[in-house]
Amino acid sequence: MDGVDKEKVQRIVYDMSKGSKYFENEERKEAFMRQKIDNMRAQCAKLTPTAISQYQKVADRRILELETKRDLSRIWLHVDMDAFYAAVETLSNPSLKGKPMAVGGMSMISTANYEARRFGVRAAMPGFIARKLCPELIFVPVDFKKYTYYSDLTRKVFQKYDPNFMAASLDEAYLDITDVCKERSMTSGEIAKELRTTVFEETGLTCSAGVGSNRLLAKVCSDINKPNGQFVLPNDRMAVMTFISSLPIRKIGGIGKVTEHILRDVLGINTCEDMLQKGGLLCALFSRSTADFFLSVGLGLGQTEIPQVRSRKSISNERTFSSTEDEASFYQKLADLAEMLSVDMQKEGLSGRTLTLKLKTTTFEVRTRAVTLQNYICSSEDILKYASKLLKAELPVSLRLIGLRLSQFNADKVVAPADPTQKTLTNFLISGDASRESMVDSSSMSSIVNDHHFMNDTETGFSMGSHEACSYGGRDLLDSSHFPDLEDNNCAIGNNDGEMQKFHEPLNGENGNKVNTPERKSCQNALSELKADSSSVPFAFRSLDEENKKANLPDDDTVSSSNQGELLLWVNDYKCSLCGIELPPCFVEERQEHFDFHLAERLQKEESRCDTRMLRHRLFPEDNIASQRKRKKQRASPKDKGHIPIDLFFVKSSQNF
Ligand code: DCP
Ligand code: MG
Repeated sequence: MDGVDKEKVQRIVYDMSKGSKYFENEERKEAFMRQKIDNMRAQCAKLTPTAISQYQKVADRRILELETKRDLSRIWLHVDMDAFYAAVETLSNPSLKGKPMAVGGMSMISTANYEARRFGVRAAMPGFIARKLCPELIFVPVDFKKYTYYSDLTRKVFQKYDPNFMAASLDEAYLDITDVCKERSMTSGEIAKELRTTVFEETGLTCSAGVGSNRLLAKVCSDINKPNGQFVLPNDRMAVMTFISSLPIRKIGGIGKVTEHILRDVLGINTCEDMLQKGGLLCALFSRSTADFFLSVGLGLGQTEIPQVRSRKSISNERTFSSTEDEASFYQKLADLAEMLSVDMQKEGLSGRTLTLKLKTTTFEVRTRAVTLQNYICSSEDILKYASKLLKAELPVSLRLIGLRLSQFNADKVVAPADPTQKTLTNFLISGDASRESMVDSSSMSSIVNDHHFMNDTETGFSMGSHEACSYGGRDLLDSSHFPDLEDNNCAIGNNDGEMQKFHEPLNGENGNKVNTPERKSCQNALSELKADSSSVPFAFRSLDEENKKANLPDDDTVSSSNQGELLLWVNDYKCSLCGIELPPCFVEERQEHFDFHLAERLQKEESRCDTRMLRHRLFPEDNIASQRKRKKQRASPKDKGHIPIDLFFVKSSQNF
């Protein structure tokens, strides 16, 4: 903010925070950033002039390709409420008007009104520092229900201008106003003004708006005349390029402190236009998608289409509060979050099967714990049930933030909980795809944020697809310290040698004994034995192909070798080695169910192999005789009665378990 004595603020922040956990965390972040910068410098130093000029050619080609995608046909409006929580609090307590105030407490504040900001007080700052900066600062506790209520009122207004508006957080939304401008023969500026006036009339709150040809630009524009102002960037290429030419890169959503430093200190990129000049370096040093994002920024390109609901990867919300160890308050917050998440999911007609709990401890350690369920869920009861289970495993703990995210949505927007005992495996196979998709997502996130995950320090976040300025929220594209869950995922899918070793370890039972799969015994016996072990960690599932082998039974020619010897282990005591879904150890029943599905899948495969064999025997009786002879010779145990039909398996499994 203009007029803030930045040096004084920095000094006070430093003096006040020195030695505190906040300070330690800030130092950790600084060290992380310095390391990233050093790494990037080292990589940069390795580039020869020839390589750079070749990369520049690549960049130039890419710039031309990206330019062809420029779409100036839509008019996007980004609306952002002013000092939202603080403004809502002032509305309910007018005596706060004109006085510096912050929402939050001594450990952390969520936002501050503009009077307080003049002293350097800002969101995500510990309250004790804010008080030092502004001794008269009034603190008001967070009242989330109030903000949701007012957010709903604003959304009712947005809906009148764009029924498909995209909410980016409680106080932020993107509206495609192309049609409303045409229908009412009004300019985008007039619509923006009218919308802001209506919001004020309906809520008593002010907001700021930005208009541009895409969402990235609209968001940047909404910040220009904040608070209670608006800025319109015409849908004209020249206007866009002029606007972007001097725009500091930090103004772009997704470019935070870390990315800014890397681009500025290592590559000398200060403005968005510099991205184009240094395109060669960007293409040389970053993944294609990240380089594309930077080049698009240089061209002032952004999303213009409404992302399909299906392309949304997750919906999440989180809440920051003063550090506490009070378990009852954790559960209360979890219940509120579950309720909000459920409302958001149902608004979108979605249900999801991976629930992630995010916790930030008093020492700023961020933990994420996820569970992938057999069923798709969206009700607050279900969300709360599983979230509580995840939380329980973390107790006791002292926390300052709790978040919940649902991802791996059902493909077709139908809330159809799978019946775990259903006979067809379609559901499971679909889910399997979904989990693979998620693994791909998370690995691709290392180069560019694709999944929305949790909005940083904001309450509610909606996923809006990749390269979406708004989807970054307050986060930094290259700052992977914001994505501990991403790092976890990478470990779990094998980027970490240790984990891969675990993956290939011989089958060990809980007590370290080898799990000796029985010689060819009836499937039911094998199942019981494996099941007995299924709650232990890690437990293993040896494929029936492998059992066949051990017992010297003939392999069917059609058996794919890749199926042989597959193990079901809980990698890192957490992820299924067969499909990657996440089930922490406390989810004993769900693990069992999951085990059943893999076993059922295997049995189903076996069944179909049997069918193929029988069909072949019917078509080629001579082969049949020959193979029978071969089989007789090879059969080790007379006990083998073939495979249990899939129906029988489920009857038996439901009887036994
Ligand atoms: N918020 C939070 N923690 C943060 C940032 C924001 O809890 N680190 C909450 C409080 C804010 C609300 O989200 O009121 C909206 O965030 P904005 O970034 O839009 O900030 P404000 O609306 O408060 O201020 P403004 O938009 O006027 O800059
Ligand atoms: Mg705001």
